[in-house]
Amino acid sequence: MGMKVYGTPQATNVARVVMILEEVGAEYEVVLVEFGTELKSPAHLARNPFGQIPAFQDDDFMLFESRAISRYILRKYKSDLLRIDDPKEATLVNVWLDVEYGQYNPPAGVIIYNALVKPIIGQVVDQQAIDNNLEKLKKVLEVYEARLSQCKYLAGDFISFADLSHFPCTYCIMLTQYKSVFDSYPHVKAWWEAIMARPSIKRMVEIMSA
Ligand code: GS8
Repeated sequence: MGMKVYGTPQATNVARVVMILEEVGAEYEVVLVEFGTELKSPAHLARNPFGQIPAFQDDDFMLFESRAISRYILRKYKSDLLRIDDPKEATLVNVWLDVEYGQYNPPAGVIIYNALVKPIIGQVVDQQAIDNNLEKLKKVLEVYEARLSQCKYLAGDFISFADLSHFPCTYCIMLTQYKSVFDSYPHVKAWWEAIMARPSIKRMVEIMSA
Protein backbone atom coordinates (compact mmCIF):
# COMPACT_ATOMS: atom_id res chain seq x y z
CA MET A 1 0.00 0.00 0.00
CA GLY A 2 1.36 3.44 -0.97
CA MET A 3 1.53 6.51 1.20
CA LYS A 4 -1.67 8.47 1.81
CA VAL A 5 -2.16 12.14 2.66
CA TYR A 6 -5.53 13.07 4.11
CA GLY A 7 -6.73 16.59 3.37
CA THR A 8 -6.99 18.99 0.48
CA PRO A 9 -3.78 20.15 -1.24
CA GLN A 10 -5.07 23.74 -1.32
CA ALA A 11 -4.61 23.89 2.47
CA THR A 12 -1.12 25.14 3.25
CA ASN A 13 -0.12 22.44 5.74
CA VAL A 14 -1.34 19.69 3.42
CA ALA A 15 0.50 21.34 0.52
CA ARG A 16 3.75 21.11 2.52
CA VAL A 17 3.48 17.29 2.67
CA VAL A 18 2.38 16.91 -0.97
CA MET A 19 5.30 19.16 -1.99
CA ILE A 20 7.76 16.84 -0.22
CA LEU A 21 6.19 13.74 -1.78
CA GLU A 22 6.60 15.41 -5.19
CA GLU A 23 10.15 16.39 -4.27
CA VAL A 24 11.26 12.81 -3.53
CA GLY A 25 9.22 11.32 -6.39
CA ALA A 26 7.16 9.05 -4.13
CA GLU A 27 4.01 7.24 -5.13
CA TYR A 28 1.17 8.63 -3.06
CA GLU A 29 -2.53 9.18 -2.93
CA VAL A 30 -4.41 12.24 -1.66
CA VAL A 31 -7.52 11.15 0.25
CA LEU A 32 -9.77 14.18 0.09
CA VAL A 33 -10.84 15.42 3.52
CA GLU A 34 -12.54 18.80 3.26
CA PHE A 35 -12.86 21.57 5.83
CA GLY A 36 -15.98 21.37 7.99
CA THR A 37 -17.65 18.67 10.01
CA GLU A 38 -15.64 15.85 8.39
CA LEU A 39 -12.53 17.10 10.22
CA LYS A 40 -14.16 16.46 13.59
CA SER A 41 -15.63 13.05 12.65
CA PRO A 42 -14.48 10.01 14.68
CA ALA A 43 -12.82 8.58 11.55
CA HIS A 44 -10.70 11.69 11.06
CA LEU A 45 -10.03 12.26 14.78
CA ALA A 46 -8.51 8.76 14.80
CA ARG A 47 -6.03 10.01 12.17
CA ASN A 48 -5.39 13.44 13.72
CA PRO A 49 -6.60 13.92 17.31
CA PHE A 50 -6.71 17.70 16.79
CA GLY A 51 -9.24 17.28 14.00
CA GLN A 52 -7.00 19.04 11.51
CA ILE A 53 -5.42 18.31 8.15
CA PRO A 54 -3.06 16.86 7.11
CA ALA A 55 -3.01 13.33 8.41
CA PHE A 56 -0.67 10.78 6.85
CA GLN A 57 -0.42 7.02 6.51
CA ASP A 58 2.43 4.80 5.39
CA ASP A 59 1.12 1.23 5.74
CA ASP A 60 0.28 0.96 9.44
CA PHE A 61 2.33 4.04 10.42
CA MET A 62 0.02 7.01 11.05
CA LEU A 63 1.24 10.59 11.53
CA PHE A 64 0.01 14.15 11.86
CA GLU A 65 1.92 17.52 11.91
CA SER A 66 3.04 18.52 8.43
CA ARG A 67 6.68 19.29 9.22
CA ALA A 68 7.19 16.01 11.10
CA ILE A 69 5.51 14.09 8.26
CA SER A 70 7.76 15.87 5.75
CA ARG A 71 10.89 15.01 7.74
CA TYR A 72 9.79 11.37 7.88
CA ILE A 73 9.39 11.23 4.10
CA LEU A 74 12.72 12.99 3.52
CA ARG A 75 14.50 10.54 5.83
CA LYS A 76 12.78 7.54 4.29
CA TYR A 77 13.91 8.67 0.82
CA LYS A 78 17.38 9.68 2.06
CA SER A 79 16.91 13.20 0.68
CA ASP A 80 19.70 15.71 1.09
CA LEU A 81 17.16 18.44 1.96
CA LEU A 82 17.74 17.74 5.70
CA ARG A 83 21.58 17.64 5.42
CA ILE A 84 21.61 14.79 7.93
CA ASP A 85 25.25 13.89 7.20
CA ASP A 86 26.52 17.17 8.63
CA PRO A 87 25.49 17.96 12.23
CA LYS A 88 25.97 21.72 11.85
CA GLU A 89 24.15 22.00 8.54
CA ALA A 90 21.37 19.72 9.81
CA THR A 91 20.96 21.92 12.88
CA LEU A 92 20.85 25.09 10.79
CA VAL A 93 18.08 23.49 8.73
CA ASN A 94 16.20 22.91 12.01
CA VAL A 95 16.83 26.48 13.19
CA TRP A 96 15.25 27.94 10.05
CA LEU A 97 12.42 25.43 10.11
CA ASP A 98 11.65 26.56 13.65
CA VAL A 99 11.80 30.17 12.45
CA GLU A 100 9.36 29.33 9.66
CA TYR A 101 6.99 27.68 12.15
CA GLY A 102 7.32 30.19 14.98
CA GLN A 103 7.97 33.56 13.30
CA TYR A 104 6.91 33.44 9.64
CA ASN A 105 3.90 31.14 9.65
CA PRO A 106 1.80 32.92 12.35
CA PRO A 107 1.55 36.38 10.69
CA ALA A 108 1.43 34.83 7.20
CA GLY A 109 -1.44 32.56 8.33
CA VAL A 110 -3.55 35.49 9.60
CA ILE A 111 -3.01 37.43 6.36
CA ILE A 112 -3.92 34.40 4.22
CA TYR A 113 -7.00 33.55 6.28
CA ASN A 114 -8.33 37.09 6.06
CA ALA A 115 -7.31 38.07 2.54
CA LEU A 116 -7.80 34.73 0.75
CA VAL A 117 -10.01 32.35 2.74
CA LYS A 118 -12.62 34.64 4.33
CA PRO A 119 -13.84 36.15 1.03
CA ILE A 120 -14.36 32.58 -0.29
CA ILE A 121 -16.28 31.35 2.76
CA GLY A 122 -18.26 34.58 3.04
CA GLN A 123 -16.84 35.89 6.31
CA VAL A 124 -16.06 39.51 7.14
CA VAL A 125 -12.42 40.41 6.51
CA ASP A 126 -10.60 41.84 9.56
CA GLN A 127 -8.48 44.57 7.95
CA GLN A 128 -6.94 45.52 11.30
CA ALA A 129 -5.67 41.95 11.72
CA ILE A 130 -4.21 42.06 8.19
CA ASP A 131 -2.45 45.38 8.86
CA ASN A 132 -1.05 44.27 12.24
CA ASN A 133 0.25 41.03 10.80
CA LEU A 134 1.75 42.73 7.74
CA GLU A 135 3.83 44.76 10.20
CA LYS A 136 4.88 41.57 12.02
CA LEU A 137 5.72 39.89 8.71
CA LYS A 138 7.85 42.87 7.63
CA LYS A 139 9.96 42.52 10.80
CA VAL A 140 10.51 38.84 9.99
CA LEU A 141 11.36 39.69 6.36
CA GLU A 142 13.98 42.19 7.56
CA VAL A 143 15.74 39.33 9.35
CA TYR A 144 15.43 37.14 6.23
CA GLU A 145 16.81 39.92 4.02
CA ALA A 146 19.90 40.22 6.25
CA ARG A 147 20.37 36.44 6.34
CA LEU A 148 19.89 36.00 2.60
CA SER A 149 22.41 38.73 1.83
CA GLN A 150 24.98 36.49 3.62
CA CYS A 151 24.03 33.16 2.04
CA LYS A 152 21.90 32.06 -0.88
CA TYR A 153 19.45 30.01 1.20
CA LEU A 154 18.31 30.21 4.81
CA ALA A 155 20.45 27.41 6.28
CA GLY A 156 23.50 28.17 4.08
CA ASP A 157 24.51 28.07 0.44
CA PHE A 158 22.37 24.98 -0.18
CA ILE A 159 18.63 24.63 -0.63
CA SER A 160 16.96 22.70 2.18
CA PHE A 161 13.58 21.75 3.60
CA ALA A 162 13.78 25.00 5.61
CA ASP A 163 13.44 26.98 2.37
CA LEU A 164 10.81 24.77 0.76
CA SER A 165 8.69 24.77 3.93
CA HIS A 166 8.02 28.46 3.22
CA PHE A 167 6.44 27.65 -0.13
CA PRO A 168 2.79 27.02 0.83
CA CYS A 169 2.19 30.22 2.84
CA THR A 170 4.33 32.43 0.60
CA TYR A 171 2.56 31.12 -2.51
CA CYS A 172 -0.81 32.00 -0.94
CA ILE A 173 0.33 35.52 0.02
CA MET A 174 1.53 35.99 -3.57
CA LEU A 175 -2.08 35.35 -4.66
CA THR A 176 -3.23 38.41 -2.68
CA GLN A 177 -2.80 42.16 -3.11
CA TYR A 178 -0.28 42.01 -0.24
CA LYS A 179 2.37 40.30 -2.40
CA SER A 180 3.94 43.77 -2.81
CA VAL A 181 5.19 43.50 0.78
CA PHE A 182 8.08 41.43 -0.65
CA ASP A 183 9.16 44.19 -3.04
CA SER A 184 11.29 45.93 -0.40
CA TYR A 185 13.45 42.85 0.15
CA PRO A 186 15.51 42.06 -3.00
CA HIS A 187 17.40 39.10 -1.51
CA VAL A 188 14.14 37.58 -0.28
CA LYS A 189 12.64 38.02 -3.76
CA ALA A 190 15.64 36.30 -5.41
CA TRP A 191 15.35 33.47 -2.88
CA TRP A 192 11.63 33.10 -3.64
CA GLU A 193 12.32 32.98 -7.38
CA ALA A 194 14.91 30.21 -6.82
CA ILE A 195 12.30 28.21 -4.87
CA MET A 196 9.68 28.76 -7.58
CA ALA A 197 12.10 27.51 -10.28
CA ARG A 198 12.30 24.04 -8.71
CA PRO A 199 10.45 21.32 -10.73
CA SER A 200 8.60 19.94 -7.68
CA ILE A 201 7.38 23.46 -6.88
CA LYS A 202 6.16 23.98 -10.45
CA ARG A 203 4.15 20.77 -10.07
CA MET A 204 2.79 22.06 -6.74
CA VAL A 205 1.56 25.27 -8.36
CA GLU A 206 -0.41 23.09 -10.82
CA ILE A 207 -1.73 20.87 -8.01
CA MET A 208 -2.79 23.82 -5.85
CA SER A 209 -4.52 25.65 -8.69
CA ALA A 210 -6.39 22.52 -9.89
C1 GS8 B 1 -1.36 22.59 11.72
C2 GS8 B 1 -2.49 21.93 10.93
C3 GS8 B 1 -3.57 22.94 10.56
O1 GS8 B 1 -3.65 24.05 11.12
C4 GS8 B 1 0.49 21.05 10.86
O2 GS8 B 1 0.07 20.02 10.32
O3 GS8 B 1 1.50 21.64 10.46
N1 GS8 B 1 0.72 22.33 12.91
C5 GS8 B 1 -0.25 21.61 12.08
N2 GS8 B 1 -4.40 22.56 9.56
C6 GS8 B 1 -5.47 23.42 9.13
C7 GS8 B 1 -5.55 23.41 7.61
S1 GS8 B 1 -4.06 23.93 6.80
O4 GS8 B 1 -3.87 25.41 7.29
C8 GS8 B 1 -6.80 22.87 9.63
O5 GS8 B 1 -6.98 21.67 9.66
N3 GS8 B 1 -7.70 23.76 10.02
C9 GS8 B 1 -9.02 23.42 10.43
C10 GS8 B 1 -9.21 23.44 11.92
O6 GS8 B 1 -8.27 23.77 12.66
O7 GS8 B 1 -10.34 23.12 12.33
